[in-house]
This record gives sequence, C-alpha cells and structure tokens, in this order.
Amino acid sequence: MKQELPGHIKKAFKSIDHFLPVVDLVVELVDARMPNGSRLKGFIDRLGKNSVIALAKSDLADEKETRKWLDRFSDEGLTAVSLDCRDRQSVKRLTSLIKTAAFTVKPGCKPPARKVRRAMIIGIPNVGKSTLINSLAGRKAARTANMPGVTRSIQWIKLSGELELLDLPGILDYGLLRRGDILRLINTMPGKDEDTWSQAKTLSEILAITGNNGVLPGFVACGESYDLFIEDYARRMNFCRKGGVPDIERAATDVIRRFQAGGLGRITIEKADSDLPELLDMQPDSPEVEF
Ligand SMILES: Nc1nc2c(ncn2[C@@H]2O[C@H](COP(=O)(O)OP(=O)(O)OP(=O)(O)O)[C@@H](O)[C@H]2O)c(=O)[nH]1
Ligand SMILES: [Mg+2]
Repeated sequence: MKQELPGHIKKAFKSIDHFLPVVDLVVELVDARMPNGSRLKGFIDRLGKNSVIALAKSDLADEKETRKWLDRFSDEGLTAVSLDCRDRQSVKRLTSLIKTAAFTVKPGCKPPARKVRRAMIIGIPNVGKSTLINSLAGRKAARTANMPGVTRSIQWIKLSGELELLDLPGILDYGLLRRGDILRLINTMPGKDEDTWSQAKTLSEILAITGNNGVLPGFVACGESYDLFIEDYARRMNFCRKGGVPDIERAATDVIRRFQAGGLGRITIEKADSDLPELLDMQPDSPEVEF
C-alpha cells in the first residue's frame, strides 16, 4: 500500500531544504510521552546542523520518566530539555540553550557573515511547535490548535537578540508512519480518527506493557480483558444506545480523549530504559510513503 504525504508536509520538506543554508540551529521538538518514538532522528542527523532536543508536553508525561529520558539523551551526547510549550517560564531554559547553540560555530564550519542567527523548529504534527514559538516570542505570532496539520504557511518569527525562528508544518517520515497507530494516540496523525475501538485497545496494550494498566478505571477488575473493560466503561459512564446497549465506540473515544488530555494522569508510554515494544513498533500493514 502506498501512502502519499499531504501537500503541506511535502511543502515543509521542500522549505527545510530551501532554508537549510541560512539556518544555524535545529530545535527538534518531540513528545515527552514518547520521546524516541516521536523523533525524526535520521532526518535531523542528515541536516548536519547544531541541534537541541526539546521534550514538549512534559506536563502530560511522568516526571520520573522525563528525567530518565533527559539523562539518556545526555548520555548519547545530545542537548535536551523538557518543557510545557504553553508556559513562558518553562521555555526560558530553552531560550538560553537556543542562544548559545545558534551562536556556536560547528567544528570545521565558517561563522556566517550575518549578525542574525536562525533556528528551525522541526517536529511531528501537533507536538507544539507553533505554541513554543509563541512562548519564545512572548506574543501570539503563530496559529495553534489541538489537531494535526494546523500550520500550513511557513513564516519567520523574530525574537529579541538577533534571533529568528522558522515555524513549519509538522512532518512525518516513513519510520514514523509505520507506527501510525501509536502516534495517533498522541493525536499527531493527520486525517480522521476512524477506528477508535482499535485505538483504545492499542492504548490498553501499551499501558499494560509499560506497567500503567492501573490507570484505566476498572481494567484490572475486568481481568485485564479489553473487551470486558470497554463494555464496563461504557456502562459506568452511562454511554448507552437505545435499549441500554453499551456504546463501546463512544467509550473508546472517551478513553483516548481522556488519555490525550492528561485525564488518566501523567503517563509516559515509551520508557527511557527500553525502546517501543517490538510488537507495537512494527505494524503489519506498513504503508510506503512517497516524498
Ligand atoms: N499540555 C500541553 N499542551 C500543549 C503543549 N504544547 C502545545 N500544546 C497544545 O497542543 C496543541 C497543538 O499545538 P500547536 O502549537 O498548534 O502544534 P504544532 O506542532 O504547531 O502543530 P501543527 O502546526 O499542526 O504541526 C495545542 O492545543 C496546544 O495548546 C504542552 O507543552 N503541553
Ligand atoms: Mg503549527
């Protein structure tokens, strides 16, 4: 099966190529609930620029796990910081990292003649790129909303201290699309969510694997059977169709929405001491992507 990337994502890849020569730094924005699984690792490496990693939405992730992730990235020689992109205080550390890194000349490279330094914010859709830019700029310069594919236009946003940031649409690569089911859980895949029943099932499997199965209300009491749990959840929430039949699709949608909004607690679905479980990393119907 071949999967075409949406036009605005293709445009983002072209813009990255176009602007790369005048960019000094790449800020790689990942989701703190799934820090490695939401990276565009190979792609960022190939750009050959100084880079820093920012773990967005850390207010939704397990604090202890986030600390472990920061240690892991640091052990790998990477500069990483965690933040809540909506909070101007929280992004302050990143501001100073960006300033230092953007003005640092990579070994073997000539410093640019221009005074201004430029950074690109690169990350998957809906991870918080435009929100972060607004917090860094201290004003609402970029459009944001809680759905993937909001940024369509590409714009430079000026910061104080001779810095400019590029707001880009979120991008996805072949590796990320292969784990589309998991990425959908953190609301990053463009397109309509169709099979929420399967998505909530995937969520329950991931929560079980990562030792978080207790966060689903009633899941353990239902013998950790997803079928029993989702029916029980529908009844508890009073999600019933005519005749009192439990509306399990509505229940599944609600479970996912609660997880995404942090209503099940602060949960990291990818542990720092292990990569994404093999079973979930490789979806059987891996789509091929045309760039
Ligand atoms: N809880 C939480 N929500 C955040 C954070 N950062 C962004 N958001 C929310 O995530 C949603 C997406 O934010 P955007 O800034 O539009 O994301 P984007 O990466 O620019 O998305 P695209 O342009 O569609 O690729 C918005 O509802 C933000 O309020 C964060 O650190 N924590
Ligand atoms: Mg955006």
